[in-house]
Amino acid sequence: MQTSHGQIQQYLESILTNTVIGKQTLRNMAGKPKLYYFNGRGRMETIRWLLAAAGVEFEEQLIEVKEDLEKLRQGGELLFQQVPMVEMDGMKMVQTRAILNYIATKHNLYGKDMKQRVWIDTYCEATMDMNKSITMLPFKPADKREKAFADIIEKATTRYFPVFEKVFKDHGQNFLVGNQLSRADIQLFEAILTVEELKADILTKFPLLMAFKERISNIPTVKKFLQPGSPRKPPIDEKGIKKATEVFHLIDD
Ligand code: IBG
Repeated sequence: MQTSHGQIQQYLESILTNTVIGKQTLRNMAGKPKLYYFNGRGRMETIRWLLAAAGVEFEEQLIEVKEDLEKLRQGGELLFQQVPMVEMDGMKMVQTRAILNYIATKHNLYGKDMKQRVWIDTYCEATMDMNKSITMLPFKPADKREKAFADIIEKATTRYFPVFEKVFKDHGQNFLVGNQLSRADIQLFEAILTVEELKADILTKFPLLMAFKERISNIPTVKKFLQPGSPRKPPIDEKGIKKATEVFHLIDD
């Protein structure tokens, strides 16, 4: 006798309903991760990137207005009353770095030992420094924006990109650490694209980074995320800035 998919599902659900964890949680454990954030890059975009690179599809619950955030808080969903929050594997995770560490570990994007991991962390922190100043740029008061912009370009070309260029020159490999794809590659790739949005020819003096960008953009999961219609978010516009400022307290530091 053949058992249909529906019958199996019904049987499993009947077991799950009787567990202490509960039906909904177990469904989420097996289903797609759910991302809770506003409809922009902000602190969530690197999480989106990492999941996409790992080939993991996700759902998003968008926070559009202050009440959406309040609702999550009142429901006790946010450990520190903040987003990003990612619901996956039966957990409601907060704190961007913790979430990224989890995803990277789960999907084998975090090197093979402690020594590789410290380099991956080091490179990722640098990309996060770059990304943070770019993300905060539109939230700066107009009179400080020009200087902040110049500072980002200066740091990218004199502090960060020369280091990454040298890494590739010295080891001659295709990926930053351990000759295999890691979160550091994905996060550097994301940072390169973001800086290029500010200055399209920024990689001119960094031929190895240009080649790196080409290589990473050809990884099928990355390629897919780069295509129009993917959950990748565009740079924030005036409307987005207004919305984000209404919902979150964005300090200009
Ligand atoms: N350390 C936390 C993390 O890394 O996750 C910080 C999280 C955080 O600051 N979250 C903000 C928040 O929830 C939203 S991202 N604020 C409400 C509160 O009460 O603190 C804010 C942000 C945006 C765009 I929007 C760019 C950069 C940050």
